[in-house]
Amino acid sequence: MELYFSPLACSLATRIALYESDQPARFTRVDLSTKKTEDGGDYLAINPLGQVPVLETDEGDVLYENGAILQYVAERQPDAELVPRDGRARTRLQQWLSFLGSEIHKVVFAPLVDATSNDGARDYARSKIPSRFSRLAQHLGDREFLLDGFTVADAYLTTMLNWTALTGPDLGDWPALKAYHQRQLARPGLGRAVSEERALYFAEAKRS
Ligand SMILES: N[C@@H](CCC(=O)N[C@@H](CS)C(=O)NCC(=O)O)C(=O)O
Repeated sequence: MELYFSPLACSLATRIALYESDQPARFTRVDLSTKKTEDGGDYLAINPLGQVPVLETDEGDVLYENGAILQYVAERQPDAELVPRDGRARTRLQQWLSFLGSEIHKVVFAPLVDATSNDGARDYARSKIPSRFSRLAQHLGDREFLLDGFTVADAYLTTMLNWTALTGPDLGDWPALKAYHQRQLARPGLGRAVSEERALYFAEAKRS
């Protein structure tokens, strides 16, 4: 498998899933501003939208979209239980992956992190934070995970909560969410993925 990624972008969730399920993969870095891969290749030829993640499978399939890629990676290693086996729980997982991909990623964070955004888009995104973050905080309460155990939905949510350090809001306003974020970061597989990509991100920031 080959994961096209950019340090600390949403593709980090797939790296987390790979580490948490102990699966090897090649990691190819993409410069999201130039749309070039680290070896100078044209990333738009791989994903015309120029977005990460893309996962190329061992069979040569090119997969887009976090929700699909995360479930694909999880299903390759069922013993790691990164997706629930039970049908009702699986529906809940899909509910959370949809909510995270739309209401949290695209409604809240995309306008806050995208360099082509503007004040109106950022104001709109900020106006949506209280309802969406409160839903998460209310659900989490003192639960350890979004579902009964750690799943790819936690990998995706933690990846986005990392961004609040740059974009806000202060997670202190949702203590359950802040405590959840801290707990996830303490997981060995997840923590390793985050610290490796942090190092790549800050090395690049230092160079530019
Ligand atoms: N719907 C896509 C969204 C992916 C996405 O927004 N990726 C961001 C990084 S977190 C990106 O590549 N942004 C660069 C761009 O849109 O040009 C998915 O779920 O995979």
